Amino acid sequence: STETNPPYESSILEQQIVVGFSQLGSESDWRKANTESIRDAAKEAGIQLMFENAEQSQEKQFEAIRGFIKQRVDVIAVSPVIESGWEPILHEARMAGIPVILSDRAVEVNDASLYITTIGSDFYEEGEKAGKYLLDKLSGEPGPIGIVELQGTEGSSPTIERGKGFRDIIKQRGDLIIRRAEPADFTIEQGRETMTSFLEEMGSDIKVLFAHNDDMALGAIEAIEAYGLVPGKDIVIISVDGTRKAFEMMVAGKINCIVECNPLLGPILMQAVKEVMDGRSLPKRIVPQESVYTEGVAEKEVLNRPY
Ligand code: GYE
Repeated sequence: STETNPPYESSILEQQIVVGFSQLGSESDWRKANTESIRDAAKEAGIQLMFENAEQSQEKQFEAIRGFIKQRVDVIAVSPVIESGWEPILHEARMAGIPVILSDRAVEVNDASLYITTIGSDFYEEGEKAGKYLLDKLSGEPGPIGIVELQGTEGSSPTIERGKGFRDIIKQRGDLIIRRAEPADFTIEQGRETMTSFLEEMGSDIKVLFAHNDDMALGAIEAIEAYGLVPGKDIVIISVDGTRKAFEMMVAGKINCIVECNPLLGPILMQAVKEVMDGRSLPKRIVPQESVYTEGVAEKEVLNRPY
């Protein structure tokens, strides 16, 4: 028998693109769907993915990125846990000549040329959408109306921007009052605990909950029911993400409005990686399409939810 190992096979292997991806954690259903989407899309695109989970630690993200630099990956992708503090590590990547793509969350740096692009939602607009829904929902209802806010991870771009967008809209009515706003880290457990403490303090003075994600809203719903109030009726609940579990709660009337935030960024990210490797230039910001869903459409939409 003859040796029929064509030489091109090995050269194809050598050309496989390698991406190092620093994921920030696994705090929510959104995050799990995001990780899965990125893993699947890499496989689909024939891209080798090195994956590191930083479990909410920026320091661990730095370590992961240094590891990727040492291993000379082609592209580094990062989902940054908080917004600040990225300049030095991005400089290290630049010194090594490795392009960086930001996925999901944004960073605050003076030199925007330190990264290629940010692929992710417009969190400010999500906050505005939540605020607009609330103005509609409460039109004709006399104030003052007490609002509580479950914020996500402190210092993260979705927390900062969703909070700003929401406030900028609801200030149109001076009698909508944010009584308490606390970070609950985007988790169901902290959502439950923090809502419990809000209720112990203010009880039925709370008329509205704005939760920065579905997991915290689900935790808060448990707290509200344990306290003896009816979620979605006694307290209007607005949430962000659009997970299937949250849609089920909206079908049950316990969530009134969900602002969609799309975690399925994998295909867009892999496409961006290929374009960077081809030497093409990319827009500085790539934003997926997103909607707002309210009670009326919950039943129809719940089965369509991909995450
Ligand atoms: O809304 C939340 C997740 O960064 C947009 O992080 C993401 C947020 C998302 O934990 O569920």
